[in-house]
Amino acid sequence: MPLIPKSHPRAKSLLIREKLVDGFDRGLVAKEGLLAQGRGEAFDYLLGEKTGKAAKQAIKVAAAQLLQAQKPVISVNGNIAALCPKQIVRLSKQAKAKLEVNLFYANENRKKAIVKTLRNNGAKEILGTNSRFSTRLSGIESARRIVDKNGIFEADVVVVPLEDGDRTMALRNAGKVVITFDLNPLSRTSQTADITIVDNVTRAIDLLIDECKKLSKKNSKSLKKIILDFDNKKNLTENVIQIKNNLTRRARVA
Ligand code: PTJ
Repeated sequence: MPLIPKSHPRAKSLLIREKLVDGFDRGLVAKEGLLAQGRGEAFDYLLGEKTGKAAKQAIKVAAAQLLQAQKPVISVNGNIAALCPKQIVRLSKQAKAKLEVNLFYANENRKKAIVKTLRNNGAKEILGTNSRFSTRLSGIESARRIVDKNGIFEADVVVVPLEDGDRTMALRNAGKVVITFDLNPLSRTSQTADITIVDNVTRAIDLLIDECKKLSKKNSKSLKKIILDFDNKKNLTENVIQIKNNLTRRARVA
């Protein structure tokens, strides 16, 4: 008998949680990563646990931005490696983006476990692993400041999924375009990124891969227009309104 029966009304959410717990047991996820998932779950609940219109728009713009980039890099942390390793590798291939492991709670063993998982899921090159290529990103004091010279340091577009609040501004100050996945539209990262996908990364990542595939047929001019027409602040406001409307509806039926 499985511990989480398929018929359980919260099965989907509980199974995502199990991926994190399993990732923790396999040495991929920091203890704090389990708490981060809990915070995300709370916002997902308020958002209605589905990809809203605003998130779909942000996904399209993120795809356009990745395809327009010269040197895109996807930053991988413990939670991402546990939640969607296969998809993150697929996204890197589809968007021709490099993968770099970059941890907030720096830990060499965890880094090794993450690299192994990415390799098992088809990644060929993984940056952030060779101290010969390490350098510092200025304006940030956490371990995330250590980046790869050939990766985040020289990137023009950086994807930072499930991020704590201190790096996005440093990356932007270094002239990079920042894309994030964050269920909390109010977080510092959400508020400071150029493109915030307010959705559960486990849902949004496949949509982003599909969108990259779709938009790869478009020319540069059309991609630029998609990017220029986007306003992240407005998009975040729409996500907050989605939460407000969900709460209003629930308050009516309560
Ligand atoms: O592996 P490390 O050492 O790099 O650490 C990674 C974590 C995630 C622990 C670290 O970056 C951290 O502490 O992050 P925070 O400050 O908890 O922020 C994570 C953000 O991601 C929060 O705003 C959450 O709401 C959001 N979040 C959590 N789970 C998901 C999510 N967003 C999208 N999808 C999720 N599944």
